Amino acid sequence: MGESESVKGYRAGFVSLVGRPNVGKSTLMNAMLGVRLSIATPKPQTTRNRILGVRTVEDRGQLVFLDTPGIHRIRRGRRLNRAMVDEAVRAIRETEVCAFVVEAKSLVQRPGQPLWGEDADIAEQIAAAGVTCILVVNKVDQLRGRAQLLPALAALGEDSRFIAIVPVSALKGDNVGHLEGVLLDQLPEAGPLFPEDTLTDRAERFFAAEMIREQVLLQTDREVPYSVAVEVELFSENPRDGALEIQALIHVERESQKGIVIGRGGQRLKAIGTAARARLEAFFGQHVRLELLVRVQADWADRPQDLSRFGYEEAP
Ligand SMILES: Nc1nc2c(ncn2[C@@H]2O[C@H](COP(=O)(O)OP(=O)(O)O)[C@@H](O)[C@H]2O)c(=O)[nH]1
Ligand SMILES: [Mg+2]
Repeated sequence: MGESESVKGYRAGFVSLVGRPNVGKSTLMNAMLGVRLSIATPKPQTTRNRILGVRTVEDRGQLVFLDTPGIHRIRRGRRLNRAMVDEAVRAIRETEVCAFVVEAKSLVQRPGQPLWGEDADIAEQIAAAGVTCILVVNKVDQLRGRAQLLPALAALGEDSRFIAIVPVSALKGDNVGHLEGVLLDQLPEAGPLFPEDTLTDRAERFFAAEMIREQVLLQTDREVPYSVAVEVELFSENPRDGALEIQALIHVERESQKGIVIGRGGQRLKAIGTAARARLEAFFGQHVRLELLVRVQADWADRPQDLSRFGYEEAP
């Protein structure tokens, strides 16, 4: 992916972040970038697209992260879910290094066989793809003591599929700097793949939509988070006062969901707008005027034309 001249000692390449939903892949990428680029919430399906984040470490190298939707067994066969899993599997194949993220508390449940269930399946898929894999044990802050991890780490130390095992807390930033060094060491010697001040390859509009969707996820429950897509219709800088003017449509699948998102007397939509605006202003460093509308678009998550309109790719 991209050619550049090789600089002595400088390393560069792509690192995919894979794992079950909710293990902390997006939080980890944000911790390494030092920016909240990829939205992260306790809800499943928070990350739906692959998101590229570039971390340049001065004089040492460049890590190009691909944050992916989680890999999980598809129980509900919706097109959106399939597209998400395909995206993650594709990312593994396209990168030179894979950071496989698991949760500390699930490893300690079965120390003799620490990777079980879906984690075991994902480990198999990574091994089959033949990429270098680093096992990242996240959320160590949730354990009562680090000693709890030792039996699982001993068992995993025997597992030749992993070139290194690194415990971290993405949320607290513990050991994230060490992980960065471990990942860099695995990349090939090469010059930077992107200009050194690059953060991502996606357009600003995409992040605006994501930050609005993040607030909808955080402020609604039950089926709504699965049924929401956000489409930015207007994204422009007002030449008079330099403010960003953003108009977005929040698509839901049913009238009842529209009612939930709007809330009594419009209260919830107002709260979503206020929080999203604060987040957008922090991200873009500009004053933002935000207008949100809610529209019912039945079954968009099953319709190929809507999936591509909302930025979700299907495998060719
Ligand atoms: N306690 C704790 N929570 C974390 C950590 N990393 C992520 N989380 C939380 O786990 C949830 C899912 O994180 P997210 O990054 O969206 O997971 P993803 O689906 O794998 O991308 C969020 O509520 C995060 O705040 C961690 O190191 N410790
Ligand atoms: Mg995520």
